[in-house]
Amino acid sequence: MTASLPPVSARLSLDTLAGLSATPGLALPRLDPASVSIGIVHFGIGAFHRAHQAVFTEDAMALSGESGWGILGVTGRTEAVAQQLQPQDCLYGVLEKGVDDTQLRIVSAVRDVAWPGRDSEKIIDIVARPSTHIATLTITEKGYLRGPDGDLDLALPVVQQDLGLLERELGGETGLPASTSPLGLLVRGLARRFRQGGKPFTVLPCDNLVDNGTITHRLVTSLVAAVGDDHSRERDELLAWLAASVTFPSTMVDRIAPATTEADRQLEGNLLGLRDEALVVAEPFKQWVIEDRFAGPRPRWEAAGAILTADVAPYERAKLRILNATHSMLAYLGALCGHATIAQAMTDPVLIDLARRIIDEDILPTLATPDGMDLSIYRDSVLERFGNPNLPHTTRQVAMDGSLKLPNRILGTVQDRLQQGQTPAGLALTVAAWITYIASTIGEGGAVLDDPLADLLQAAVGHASTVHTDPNGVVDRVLALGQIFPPAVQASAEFRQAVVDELATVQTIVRASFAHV
Ligand code: CS2
Repeated sequence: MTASLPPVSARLSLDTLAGLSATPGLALPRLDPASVSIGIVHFGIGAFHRAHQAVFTEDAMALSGESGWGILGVTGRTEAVAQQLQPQDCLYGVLEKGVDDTQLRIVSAVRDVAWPGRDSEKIIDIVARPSTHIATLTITEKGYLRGPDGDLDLALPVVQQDLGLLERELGGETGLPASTSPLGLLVRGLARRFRQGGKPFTVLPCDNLVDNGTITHRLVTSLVAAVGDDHSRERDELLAWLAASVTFPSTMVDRIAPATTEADRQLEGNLLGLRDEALVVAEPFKQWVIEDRFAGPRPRWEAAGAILTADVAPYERAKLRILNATHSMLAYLGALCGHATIAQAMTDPVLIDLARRIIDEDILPTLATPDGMDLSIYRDSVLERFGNPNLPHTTRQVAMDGSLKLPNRILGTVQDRLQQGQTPAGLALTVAAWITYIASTIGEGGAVLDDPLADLLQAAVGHASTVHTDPNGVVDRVLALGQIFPPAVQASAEFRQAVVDELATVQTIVRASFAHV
């Protein structure tokens, strides 16, 4: 049907935007981009930020009439996103794919984009500017560079390199090379802000980590505290300013935003008549809960539907433990059963039943009910969202970085259940599915294991067949990884045995699923 349409070649931009009009299914920017100035620096401008915080920020500006909250988006290691956004004057579409309906909106809250490899001075300067008030972060679990004790891993070469650059920044040098990590760059920005007057500032992490604000505070402080005694005065003054004038609220973020495909770009091209290389795809649902602890001004995000609260923890625990935990389970077991997407996994009654049971039996007993939320309704809505057939979120995408995701989504719950005197069988099964998934990536023909600890994990599992031949040995070696499993989980003979037993359950489920085909 769409094949007969001519290919779209003109790019979305401020010029081409002027020729567009809103139609049913297409919403134009809610702001005049020319009137918006930068008030936020965002580190990690991937699909999730563009589909989530940028949309809340655009709505907040539109509804409050404030125009000072435009975003400078800082890319990750590569320039790719800058190359997508720059020619488009940073405009992009969000294709919201519901079960029955697809809507496209063009977002204009991102007003500039910078690539650290070229623009690090500019980024640092903009963090330091008095008119900038907030840095938001979506740098993924691995961007936080935490060591086995959860604090900044000072042994990492990137951290050492960024520490050296921070010391030179504190010595007053400018025009230095780029910091390698987003944290390194942020801290240099904070150091310059302090030197240039020290207006209060807020750092707002938006990644799926338990207590993300507290963690980010600790990491930033640790990097500064590691500065050598040659700069002891600057170091100590900066530490004092951080303690007095910079806050790190915790947040819970939620919106499923799978990787954009060329088919999505073509669908958008047909709706818009323009080519948009920066398109992002998302479900209609979005939620943002923010600890209301800002050092300075902030956008009126509540006008856009965000919840500002004194305590994010109950929302964040519920989301990580219900949504992200079962997402990971469905990714590992789903992939093993041959499902390419989460939505396909959610057509399998065995997997649906399992997800439900894990939530009811292992997870809900560990949760406090957040204000205004009914957790069983939340559970049902999460499972319904996973089943959205128009959202091809691949099991492979959700499966990546398991060594960093499982501690945040699963192992805290395991620990709580063990403390309650219960062995969480469904979560043991999730760990067993993860181990089996790792095994499936070993040897010829195996998929790539996308995880910073891939070598360690594959070595712990050994050989693809050891899961069958030596389940006890495999479980012992995996549970021994202290950078993943907390001591209380490692010490539980019951949990260890449950993982061994559930390796067999995983085999049974996988075999039965292929027997059906
Ligand atoms: C997913 C999350 O990729 C993953 O690990 O579980 O990105 C998930 O889609 C979001 O947290 C939903 O808010």
